[in-house]
Amino acid sequence: MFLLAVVLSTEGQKDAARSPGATTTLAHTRHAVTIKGLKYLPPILTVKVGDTVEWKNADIVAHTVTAVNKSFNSGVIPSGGAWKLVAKKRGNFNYFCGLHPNMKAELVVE
Ligand SMILES: [Cu+2]
Repeated sequence: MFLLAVVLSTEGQKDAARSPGATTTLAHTRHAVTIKGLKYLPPILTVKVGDTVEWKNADIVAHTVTAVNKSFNSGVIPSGGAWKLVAKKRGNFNYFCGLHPNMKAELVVE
């Protein structure tokens, strides 16, 4: 019992020591957009500044994630590939696939 108590108390101290810096890290969320069937899923994704968004290409053909306003561009994401960005600026970003311009979606950063 004594040993167990020591372990628990050490863990508690570690958590306490970590928490000041951890707050910022925990506030940033990771989001995933799946590209499948020539569609971005979900078609509209809302994130917060500092969040990471990862697009995963689940199609058998290549795609891109290209902002209409040119603020980001993945380049070619091959089948099975992925690309991510950290949302740094607030706004509504319409994007499309440079290889299949009918593929459209939106990233909202608040
Ligand atoms: Cu495409």
